[in-house]
Amino acid sequence: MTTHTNGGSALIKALECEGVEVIFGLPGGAILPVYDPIIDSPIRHILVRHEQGAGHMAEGYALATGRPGVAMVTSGPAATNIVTPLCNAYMDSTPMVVITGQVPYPSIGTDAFQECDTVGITRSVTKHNELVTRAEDIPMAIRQAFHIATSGRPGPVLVDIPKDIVDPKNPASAMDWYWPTDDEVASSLPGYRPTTKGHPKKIKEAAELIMAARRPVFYVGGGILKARAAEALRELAELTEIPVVTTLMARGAFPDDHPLCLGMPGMHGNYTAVTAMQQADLLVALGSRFDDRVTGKLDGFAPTAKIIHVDIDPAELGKVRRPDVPIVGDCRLVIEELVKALRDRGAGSDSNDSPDRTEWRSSISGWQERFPLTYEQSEPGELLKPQYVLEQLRSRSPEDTIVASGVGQHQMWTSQYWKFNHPYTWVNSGGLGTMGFSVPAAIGAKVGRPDRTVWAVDGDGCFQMTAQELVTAATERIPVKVAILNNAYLGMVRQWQEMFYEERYSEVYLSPDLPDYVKWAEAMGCVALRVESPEEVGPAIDKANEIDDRPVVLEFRTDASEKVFPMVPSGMTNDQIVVDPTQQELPR
Ligand SMILES: Cc1ncc(C[n+]2csc(CCOP(=O)(O)OP(=O)(O)O)c2C)c(N)n1
Ligand SMILES: [Mg+2]
Repeated sequence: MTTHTNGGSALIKALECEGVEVIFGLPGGAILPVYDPIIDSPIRHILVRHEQGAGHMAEGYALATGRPGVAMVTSGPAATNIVTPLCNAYMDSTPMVVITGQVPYPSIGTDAFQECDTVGITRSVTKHNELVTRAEDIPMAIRQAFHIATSGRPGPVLVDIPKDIVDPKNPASAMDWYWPTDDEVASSLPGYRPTTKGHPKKIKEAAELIMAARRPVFYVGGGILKARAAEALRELAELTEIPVVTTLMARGAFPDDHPLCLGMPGMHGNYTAVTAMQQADLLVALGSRFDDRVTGKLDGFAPTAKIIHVDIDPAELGKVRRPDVPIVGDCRLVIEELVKALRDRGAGSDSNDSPDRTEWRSSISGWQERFPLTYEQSEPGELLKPQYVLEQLRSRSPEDTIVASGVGQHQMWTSQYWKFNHPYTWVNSGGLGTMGFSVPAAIGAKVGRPDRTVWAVDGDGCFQMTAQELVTAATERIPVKVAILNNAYLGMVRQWQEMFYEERYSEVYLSPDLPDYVKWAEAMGCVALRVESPEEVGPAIDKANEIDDRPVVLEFRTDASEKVFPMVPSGMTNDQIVVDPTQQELPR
């Protein structure tokens, strides 16, 4: 039996059929007809205060749950407001579906009110985008969008919908409902068949290189989380007893408290993770992409290492560093095959002829002992140390707390000082480095995981970019918690000016008390506290953790002169890593 319907109702029904539980969005002229059926839909809609917020909320939701986030906005300025989240999701391979309204199809190209070429503008920041031209194509467009966003290398997909084909008052919106089958979706995308199973011959070669290595390291990136491969990785690491580094995107993919975990490599990675990669004779890159923030100066990166590179996106293999063994495939499936191949070669038993790795292990533990992350406590009367605030936040919050962050020094300290022991607890803007990400992303994460405590650690600069979404959180009763590390500066930029521009500070000072963060947060419906001395830190965090009926903002007054160490200065090799001033005389 055919059901007669219209494009607007079909769009909402298609989202229901995809299992969507929540849409983050804000209506307007072109998308109006799609907002009407939302009233009768079981899907929750969260009304944001700025479309950038909707996009980052959808990303936070996706990062915390593994399910695609959905945002819906109108045409023109709303579509351009969501370009940053699209780009952010594209860089971090986050599954997201964005629906934008468009002017009626016959008006396209006339400079109609709130018209912009959304598909053109977003082409390079989406995995796929499409302007739908006929109402009857809507269900297939939505199915394709979810399929493409979530399969292979995940990413954002945008579906642009002209108003006439969703407006029941317009004959162009009339259609009969149908729901395409999986096969119909697959055959509608003939060029799209992500390879998931690694090539057996390459897996064999990888196993042989791993068995023969003296100084191997697993270089684990965000792809492990996308592939839901954290358990498989743990089995692989424990079987081979090879140490693991987790990049900024992979924090939580392997537990920080595991003896094989070396923590984060890269520009602000710890000494041991950076140096172990640098001196390795084999790097097994699993869902990582040799980002410049990890490699430092490329021609000095890991000079003696052979490379095994596993990635579901063939375009990553050889993009930056030529692999000795390239493997295209889903990280979980490849790791499972690799584990079998390694067992066949005697890994994990005494009957194998792997070289002795005692010396490698002792080099690593020597670096860990000499060069731990370190900072000096503040003297009484001085401003707080951000690292201390983070240690307190971590130890006083539930073990499986989800933490989001903005971009800057506070982000690096959060990645360094938080102990990530669970996958999907780190919600962060890695590739794009988007200031303003944390508040909306934390809200999205909390919507997806209402059972978890969700903290956003934000900078004062970042907070000023998207704080208005706390109005959304208060209205919708989404009890996120925000810790602002208020150093009165665009701190990360200040750090570069201090170190590389002879302390010539240009346009980085923000003021500690303008705005008044406590008043501002209260005006947005939050509970807010200012914290100035070390004794207040713990009790304030405890109080915030007890509140679960509204958002909370804690403003920590932190020391602006504190810098993030270690640091591999831009353009330097990882051998030139600058450690904390108190460690600079130690033998390397
Ligand atoms: C949207 C955007 N604009 C500019 C930058 C460049 N930038 C990177 S970190 C930073 C400073 C961030 O300041 P704040 O939020 O106070 O964090 P802090 O470094 O002080 O912890 C800036 C301006 C960026 N990453 N994103
Ligand atoms: Mg700051």
